[in-house]
Amino acid sequence: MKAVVALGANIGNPSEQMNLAIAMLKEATEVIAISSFYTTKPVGGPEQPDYINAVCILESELPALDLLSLLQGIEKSLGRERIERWGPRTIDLDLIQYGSLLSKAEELELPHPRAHERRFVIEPWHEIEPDAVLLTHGKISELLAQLP
Ligand code: A4P
Ligand code: MG
Repeated sequence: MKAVVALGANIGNPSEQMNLAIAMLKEATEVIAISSFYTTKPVGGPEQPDYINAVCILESELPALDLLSLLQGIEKSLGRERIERWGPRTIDLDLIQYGSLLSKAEELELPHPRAHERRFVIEPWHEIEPDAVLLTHGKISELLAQLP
């Protein structure tokens, strides 16, 4: 099943952490496409440094919660500490969409409930998959055109 994974980092050495996270994803799954790295202004949370954001497309047969655990394991091994919601982070790996799965569970909401309103997710995703559809909000090309 195709998974869309968004990566973000804004403390430590963001681009190095992103590269390490991508290398770990490649060890564990079949990574099909990787976007460029985008420098973005923080959205929400406290005053914090700019982010590096990117999106990967990968192919996996893992159950969704196992894929989430894999992403969280990568975050942990790169020193992610959860202190404050929307606060600065060494690395964040969010599952944006996984096949056609729909979930409203708190531990794993699919598609990611805020993806449609975030340029830092939609723009890199659009770079590598311009025809993609976000199951809950439609064509990402149209979402991108409307985002500030
Ligand atoms: N969770 C539920 N659904 C998912 C999903 N689809 N993918 C749960 C990943 N996790 C999901 O996540 C909190 C809980 O969400 C997890 O326990 C998981 O079970 P977290 O990574 O610990 O916390 P967080 O990332 O601080 O919270 P959240 O709500 O995911 O934050 P967001 O909405 O991802 O925002 N600005 C820029 N420019 N770039 C960024 O990357 N990121 C954020 C984080 C804020 N501002 C940003 C950026
Ligand atoms: Mg997160």
